[in-house]
Amino acid sequence: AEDGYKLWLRYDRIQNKKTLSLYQDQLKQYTFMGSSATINAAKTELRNGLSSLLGKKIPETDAIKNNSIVVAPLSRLGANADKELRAQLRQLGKEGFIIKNITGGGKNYTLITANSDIGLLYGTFRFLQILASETSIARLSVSDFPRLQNRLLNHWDNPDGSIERGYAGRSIFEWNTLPGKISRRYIDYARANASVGINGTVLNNVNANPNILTPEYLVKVKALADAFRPYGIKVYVSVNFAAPIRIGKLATADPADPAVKQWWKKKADEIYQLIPDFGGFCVKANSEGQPGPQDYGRSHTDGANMLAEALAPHRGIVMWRAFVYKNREQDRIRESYDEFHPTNGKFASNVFLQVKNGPIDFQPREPFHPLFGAMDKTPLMLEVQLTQEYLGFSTHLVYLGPLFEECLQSDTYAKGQGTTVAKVIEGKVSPQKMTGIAGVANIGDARNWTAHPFAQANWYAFGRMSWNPELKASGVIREWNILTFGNNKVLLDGLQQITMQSREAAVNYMGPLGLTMLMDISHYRPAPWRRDKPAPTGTRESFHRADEKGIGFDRTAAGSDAVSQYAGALKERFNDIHTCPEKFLLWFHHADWDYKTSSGKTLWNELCYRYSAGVYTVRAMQNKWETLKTLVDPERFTLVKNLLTEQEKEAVIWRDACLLYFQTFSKRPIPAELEAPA
Ligand code: GCW
Repeated sequence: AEDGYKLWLRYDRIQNKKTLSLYQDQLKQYTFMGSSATINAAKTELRNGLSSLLGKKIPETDAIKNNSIVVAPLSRLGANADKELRAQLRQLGKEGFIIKNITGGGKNYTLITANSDIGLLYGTFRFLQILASETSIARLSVSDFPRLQNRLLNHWDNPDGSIERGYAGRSIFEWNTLPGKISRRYIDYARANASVGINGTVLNNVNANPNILTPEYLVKVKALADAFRPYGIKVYVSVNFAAPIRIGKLATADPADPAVKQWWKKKADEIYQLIPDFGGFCVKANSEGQPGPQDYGRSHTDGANMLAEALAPHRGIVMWRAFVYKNREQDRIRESYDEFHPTNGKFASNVFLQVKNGPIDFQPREPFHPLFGAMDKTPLMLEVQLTQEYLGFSTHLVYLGPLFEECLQSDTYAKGQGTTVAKVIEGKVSPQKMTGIAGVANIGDARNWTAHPFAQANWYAFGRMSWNPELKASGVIREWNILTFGNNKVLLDGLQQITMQSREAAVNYMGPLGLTMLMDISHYRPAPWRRDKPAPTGTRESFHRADEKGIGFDRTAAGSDAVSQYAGALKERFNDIHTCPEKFLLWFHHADWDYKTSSGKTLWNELCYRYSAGVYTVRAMQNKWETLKTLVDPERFTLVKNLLTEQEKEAVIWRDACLLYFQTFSKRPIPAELEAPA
């Protein structure tokens, strides 16, 4: 049965007979040069992958033979590496690799080479992906390297096994049975990550239980670090800023207090004693009730730099999160920028500021976070969310590649045209000593890891786009579709259509034209009325600001002036209702119900059309899926079909709730040609 456990590492038997027999001729044996835990991991992967893809066992040999695969670091290649290859490898850094078909000395073989063992592992995974996509390997010449140094998953997993905003079961980290039991799942998790180039993982929730830093837990962290190390994955933990009080028996956690500094230093030493390549700390401070330096009248930089100092001798890093939310009176989207913009250049050199893709909170669509255009002296780490907190949990099919791409390719105009978010985090706009990206994981102990089979694609896409932020979402999903469902052309075309329209569908039924934060308290269903009432803290937080005149949040210079957080050219564009991109219309403007949109329709009618389009697109996805029935195994077919049925119902609920509610302000009819709300 197909239960999805293998993710995109299925290695299904090659279907095309011609390709299969070609591969069988070209891949008669393989040889590895060198030995290490990482090489062993690559060897196991290649052995299993080949025998599964080719339907027969391929023997290992100890010399380079004709029609073979040779996996060897440059240092072992000797005369087999020519000048050109050496020069090419020099450009690829520690993690890059080359896969190349070599003919010479009467032999023809496929060489996988790199500067390090981890490069070989990455190359091995890529080679198996190439085979799975039934591509010709006769004249293979692939070279690749990661554009970002730190490519991390962030787990919001708690020590008790629950997961904040997790929708795929409980945590895969079994703290109760660690360090003794290393479950098979840990290894498969590491394989999946390495196969897409993810090289780090923050094991626990940013709303951090301080106990993670106790000796009892650190030995468990060490056990995971040992299990992941062969796959090039470093472990990191989220720390609670009040840990010196909570587990250290100190009276304060004030970063200026020498005893506190000393406590963190000793804690870091203790960790590195156990885990010499420990990655570092992720910190959520002074946000949503978490402790932080501001509790003592100190700044974010005081807090981060103290931790950085403790980690620096061990080359550890701090990822200080820019997501601060304190329920203040003013426009909430301004908060993170207002608080962190002044810290530019003030963090220690081993501190990242970790910034969410948008200024609010992982909404279906947000403009990019303005800090990306404003922190030229601070390494920025982009944080995206794979778990679909605001995008239908693990029930809705929403491929997030287009969301990542939209953010990465947004032009900040920080240093003129073309200074995109991708270029900023790659360190190409202003030099960044460190580069990185983080994705909040959507992984749980569900048999298929992510509950929705298509949610696996978001993990995959995150990895691929972390490796290379310039990749196109459409190309990445095509890879995933092939690896997950095979090479049938009709099937692939269908999957491409379903996945590539899914995110826009969700935007349409949840928050079209720049509307945002219309969810209920669980963040699943619509409740546009919720924030019209005073919040428990006494602040009124309506994000849509609908009234008799119109709808939308005035963030122009005449309103909250959030536009001024963007660079000059962009600020002007957002500020003017006529030049503001329509997808952000109601994000930046309060527009009249009769405002003429680009389609020629009034704003109210356009809104009705967009909400309806969201529903219609989900139905189109259902219909398309139905046509693929004979091309997908029954288990996955039925599961996805049932999930799409749920999604359609929810999309209708979203459309109806929002339109009927907004209609109480607009007092205009829903266009007759659209389906009437129930
Ligand atoms: O989106 C909000 C979530 C919180 C989360 C917070 C954050 C981990 O609703 O659950 O807390 O963001 O990113 O810190």
